[in-house]
Amino acid sequence: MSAEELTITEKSDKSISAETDTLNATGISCAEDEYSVVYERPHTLLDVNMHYCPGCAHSLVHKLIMEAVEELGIQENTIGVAPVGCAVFAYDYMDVDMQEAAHGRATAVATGIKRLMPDKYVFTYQGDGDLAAIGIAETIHTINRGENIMIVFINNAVYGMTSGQMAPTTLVGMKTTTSPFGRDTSVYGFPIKVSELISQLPGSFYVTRQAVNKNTAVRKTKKAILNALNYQKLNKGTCFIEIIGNCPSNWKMTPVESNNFIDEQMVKTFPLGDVKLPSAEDLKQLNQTGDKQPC
Ligand SMILES: Cc1ncc(C[n+]2csc(CCOP(=O)(O)OP(=O)(O)O)c2C)c(N)n1
Ligand code: SF4
Ligand SMILES: [Mg+2]
Repeated sequence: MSAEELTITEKSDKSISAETDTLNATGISCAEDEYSVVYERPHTLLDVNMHYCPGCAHSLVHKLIMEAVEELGIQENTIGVAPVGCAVFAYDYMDVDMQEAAHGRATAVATGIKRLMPDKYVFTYQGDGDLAAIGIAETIHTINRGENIMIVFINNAVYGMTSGQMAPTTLVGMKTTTSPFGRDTSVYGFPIKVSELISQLPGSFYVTRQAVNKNTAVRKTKKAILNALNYQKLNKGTCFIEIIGNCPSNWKMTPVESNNFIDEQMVKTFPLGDVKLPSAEDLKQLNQTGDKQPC
């Protein structure tokens, strides 16, 4: 029996052996009906150690996507496309069919997968270097074609994996390894607001910008992911979820400082909230499918 099972005994009507009325980690006896499971890892997330730095948003967002997959009961019908960047090993953590794509090409790969298997739920998971720099052309064309996929875009304002170079989303004045005196717009241009940009394309169906730096933000992000996966049933276009992530290592901050930095600085350039929503008519159609509708 694992430590988790020792400390939390599931309250259910199925019979539990007397062994579960046992000692918890503090040595206190816990009767089985005194405890109920209030939190557990989704079974769609593999029980392995992740390589991410402590406090990094990537691990949390992986969990939210896998929770949504589990709740919607679509594990066998979901295919993810992993990026190049810190999330390159996403396929080692998410227990769904996964395909690795070359840097920036995830939406092109996802296009092929979805067109061949239109009944599958297909998503990409990409950083800002991947999606907004080398992959900006693929991103725009995929969305312009209205490919029926979910794109999860982690905007942490730097190239995390390669040691913190400036990304298209780096804030004005922000110091990175390739802008050591701060991003100077006369040399490097302005941060690209990808959500606002692609919301202009008729092929985008649902566009939202969220964060995971505090509890309320995490809940909204989860809801956005559930929405986007559900909307694939409508075949109306691309769902795009930008998530303001952190990179404590390259921002040279503690995890707490980096989460505060999002509220204090990142949201000034990248305001949180929905950028483009489905129409009431579209949502009505979704309800008519009779499936669970999370929004
Ligand atoms: C074709 C190609 N060009 C460049 C690289 C080097 N490279 C690897 S990851 C990366 C940037 C990743 O940054 P981002 O997409 O923002 O992901 P993060 O690590 O921040 O999550 C780059 C430039 C590569 N692997 N392949
Ligand atoms: S380098 Fe940054 S983005 Fe990459 S795992 Fe570490 S904190 Fe996360
Ligand atoms: Mg990045």
